[in-house]
Amino acid sequence: MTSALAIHDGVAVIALDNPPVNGLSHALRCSIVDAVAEVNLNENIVAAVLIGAALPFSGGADITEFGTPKSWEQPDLVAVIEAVEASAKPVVAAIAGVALGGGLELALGCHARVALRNARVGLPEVKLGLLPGAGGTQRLPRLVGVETALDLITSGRLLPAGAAELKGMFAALVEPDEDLLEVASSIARSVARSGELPSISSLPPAQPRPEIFDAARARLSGSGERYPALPEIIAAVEAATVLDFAAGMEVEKAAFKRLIETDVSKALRHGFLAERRASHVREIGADVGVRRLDTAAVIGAGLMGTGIAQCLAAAGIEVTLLETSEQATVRSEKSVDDVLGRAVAKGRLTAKQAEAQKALIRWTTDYGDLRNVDIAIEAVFESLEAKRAVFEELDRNLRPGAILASNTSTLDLNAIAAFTQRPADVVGTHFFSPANVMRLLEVVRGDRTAPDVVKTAMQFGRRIGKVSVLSGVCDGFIGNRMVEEYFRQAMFLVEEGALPFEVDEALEEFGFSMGPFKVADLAGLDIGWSIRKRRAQERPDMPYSPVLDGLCEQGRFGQKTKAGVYLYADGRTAVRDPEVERSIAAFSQSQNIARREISKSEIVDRCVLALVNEGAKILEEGIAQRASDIDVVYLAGYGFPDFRGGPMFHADSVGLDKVVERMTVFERLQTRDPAFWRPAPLLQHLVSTHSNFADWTNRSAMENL
Ligand code: T1G
Repeated sequence: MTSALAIHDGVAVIALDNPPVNGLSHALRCSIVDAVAEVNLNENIVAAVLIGAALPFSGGADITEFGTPKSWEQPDLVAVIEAVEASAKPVVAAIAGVALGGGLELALGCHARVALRNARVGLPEVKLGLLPGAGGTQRLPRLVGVETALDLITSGRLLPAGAAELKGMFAALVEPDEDLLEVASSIARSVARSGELPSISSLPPAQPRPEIFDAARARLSGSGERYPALPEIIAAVEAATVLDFAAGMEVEKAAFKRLIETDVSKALRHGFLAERRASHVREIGADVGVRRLDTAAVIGAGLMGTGIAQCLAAAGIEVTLLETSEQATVRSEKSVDDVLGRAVAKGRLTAKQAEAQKALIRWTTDYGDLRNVDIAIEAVFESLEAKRAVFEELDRNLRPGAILASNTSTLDLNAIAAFTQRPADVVGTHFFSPANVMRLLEVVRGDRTAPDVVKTAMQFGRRIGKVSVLSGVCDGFIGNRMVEEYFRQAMFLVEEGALPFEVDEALEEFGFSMGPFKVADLAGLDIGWSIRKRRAQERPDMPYSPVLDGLCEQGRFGQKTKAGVYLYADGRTAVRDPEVERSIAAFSQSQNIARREISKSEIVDRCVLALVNEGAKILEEGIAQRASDIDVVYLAGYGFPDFRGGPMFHADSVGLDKVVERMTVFERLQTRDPAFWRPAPLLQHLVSTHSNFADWTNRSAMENL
């Protein structure tokens, strides 16, 4: 965990060595305490430097230990930092890469800190539903003041070491081409010579700033219920202004113990690890290589295609956007200029960065210009004939070994691959609109997609700042297939007795950023309408309620027509329309459906558990690798509340036996397609074996069903 002490001119180098990010595991914590003890026993050593054996300094406490005894086993991080601070010889932290959470707290326990100017530091525990639990809420305010400390700890954001707000944190800032260890060692020697051992914990309480705390409480009021760490953080940082260090540490410790047990923290920690787990393709190992991906093409320069091209350019990839007409390329270039112009105006990009991104994008109408690209992403109209034309051209023009990707959201990738002579090079890359904003990328593996193409596509997603989740081929892949059932339930509920605003309100209180009817109005009711008409032909076994079809027949398509389920006089704000609500009641009557009062809990359970039941089927069929991948799809792509961990994690939290009980009730209550509520075989299997989705990680479990 830490290499043996290397000693240079009396300075011991304690190298933190726990790949990939020097998570402060129990073993690493023990080795730091042992190393500091050795430093103090060895008379040839005058000081010590703590450094990451490889980048980064430390990503904080080892999240994989949370919930296990290792996490609490002594020495815990507080004890480690106390040992460092109590050392009779100075210990200097040398920070490269990142020092986050417990990693920064460890550095704050050192007698001095040195960092590369481009290193980043932060206390992101709040993103895990926690607060810094190793002195961060007490040391940081004493070092940089309450305002900066409160901002960093409540936001969880990272700052570059050279940030003005961190003045006083570092004894020296080192340029990337300088020797960090050398600078840190010389500072360690000078501290040793000074005979002083500066420690932050011996500083007086931070200066009280009641107005800062009042403003924070006002700004964050109301979010405390969903994110209980926020009020705890404010109270702990406030304690650092009125209590001595030891008493303040007790406040922090008690708050940490409360938070680590909360469902919110468990859900947020699940989401964090699930997102990283999703990047691993179970049966494709390290021996499988990845293909070059330096240049790309996007076919179709509409809203989606242009957004995808901007993602690539933002990641430094040269991209050629192909369209069928000059007018289309001109339109696309103008929209790129608009998006970049807005980003500069909002300060998200400098003018130079925007210019550099624009320079990476070219437009063409000639497939011959694409012959050397490494990947081509098709983003044309959702029709198999349109895709055929594109893939036949790509097959004719692209070099061997290039990857041919389709952004299709509903069509059969295997059918698309069959349009080419190279189906092994064909993969799905399903972006979500707006492509340059939404983080989710579904990577769709066709029956004949080569393993290295899958691996390359998964890493490609990460490279362009997306969260890649692997999906097999089915209608709607993971996300859209499940969301169909979510919307079906929303409409069933409306024909059975709920009003659209009641459904939206119930799901927004559950935590969705926007209820289903507001989403439908935003996306355009005509889109759902055409899907329903297609489904009626293709999937008569999957009936929808036509309760909203009347709106579409009147041309009420939502925000874009200023009227849909709601009215949008200003084009944006949804206002209930009594006319629509009257027409819904009339529809129910025409169907001889006796409308009934429907509770918020039934609304939420029917919509959310519909996701769970369909998700279980997707797992059974091997379309998704793991349940947590499905959670990642919903957290990153569908606005599922992060403090609930995703649909499958939520079902585990409720208890799968209770989930199945609710489904049995819904099968009795639902007027149309009640059979949907028969629990998926996997769900029944998990309940009968007293197991849950978190435990179910291996498809072989299905063979025993
Ligand atoms: N512990 C264990 N593993 C971690 C980890 C951590 N803290 N952080 C990352 N990993 C793993 C991750 O799962 C992945 O594994 C690999 O490292 C690369 O991660 C007491 C209680 C450090 C900026 O919240 O922000 O300290 O998939 O893909 O994009 O107050 O990871 O390779 O097997 O994200 O280069 C607070 C969380 C903990 C930091 C690197 N710390 N990590 O980003 O790589 S709580 C955090 C990050 C705490 C104390 C409290 C990022 C990163 P695998 P990655 P990256």
